[in-house]
Amino acid sequence: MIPLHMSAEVAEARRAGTPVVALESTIITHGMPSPQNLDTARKAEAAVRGAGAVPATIAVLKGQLHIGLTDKELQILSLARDVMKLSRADLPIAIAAGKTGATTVAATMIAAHFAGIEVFATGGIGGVHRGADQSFDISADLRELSLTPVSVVAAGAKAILDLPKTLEVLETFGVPVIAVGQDEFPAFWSRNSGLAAPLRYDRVEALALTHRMRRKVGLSGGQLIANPIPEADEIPFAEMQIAVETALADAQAQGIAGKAVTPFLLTRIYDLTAGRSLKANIALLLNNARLAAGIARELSKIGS
Ligand code: PSU
Ligand code: MN
Repeated sequence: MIPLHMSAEVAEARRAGTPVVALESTIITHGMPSPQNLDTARKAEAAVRGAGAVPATIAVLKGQLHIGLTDKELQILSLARDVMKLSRADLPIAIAAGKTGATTVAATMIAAHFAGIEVFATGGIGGVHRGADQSFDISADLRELSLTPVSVVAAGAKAILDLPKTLEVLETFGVPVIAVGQDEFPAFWSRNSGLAAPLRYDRVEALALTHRMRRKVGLSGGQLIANPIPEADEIPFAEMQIAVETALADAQAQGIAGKAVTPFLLTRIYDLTAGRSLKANIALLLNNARLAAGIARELSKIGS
């Protein structure tokens, strides 16, 4: 038996068939500084509730796979040191070894599916890193989207990545990339990336219907729902490029590699933008939480 620990609220929602939205925890432990990380995790849960669904923040605490955290557990995680960053490869290792770990997009999708949750809100997904032709650094998030039937609501992918190559890999893997309400693929802090999104939907009903249709057609994998940051909160693409270039140069100079790359770049960009990047990050996450709750509600209505 897997040491699965579902919060009472999530267990009840699953029993009753009420909408649930999964939330990841790497954003708390590796994606944001303290104390904004705890504050944001709480606000993301509140945003899901406010939009009519139950939030299920996912993490491994001392070897227990938690689907839904109490406020106390959120607090512990937000302050914990040496928390593992868990992707597909690491999830069973942390559970077997009794460790504490935060789940990335890939691991959160796996855990959500395991718990019967179909919709997941995050900030940005991992993707193909710049210089991947040399480093081969491609996030496991992309492959997970092709394997696990969870719709992931994200504000696109960060401009620290190679966005054209990220879209190409998603296409190769057969992952539908759907921009919401605009033709362009959004670039996290910015609504625009200069790249056309492969698909565009303007209605939440359509997002839920295609999610359901994938299963009916017998396809594995989920959808990437690319929800642009609200206009009032965005930082223009050209402006972010300066911070991104500097952060990337620093990472290279310091020989940062593997799992450490994304957290390093996020922290560096936070410093370089004097915290503006974080403010935008929080706004887009809450925006994604609301949309994800809407999709989860729609899926409950449609039924299985
Ligand atoms: N992108 C962000 N913020 C994040 C992450 C990505 O804008 O916090 C985290 C997510 O958990 C994502 C992970 O799944 O980083 C990707 O890491 P990697 O590139 O090592 O696969
Ligand atoms: Mn990587």
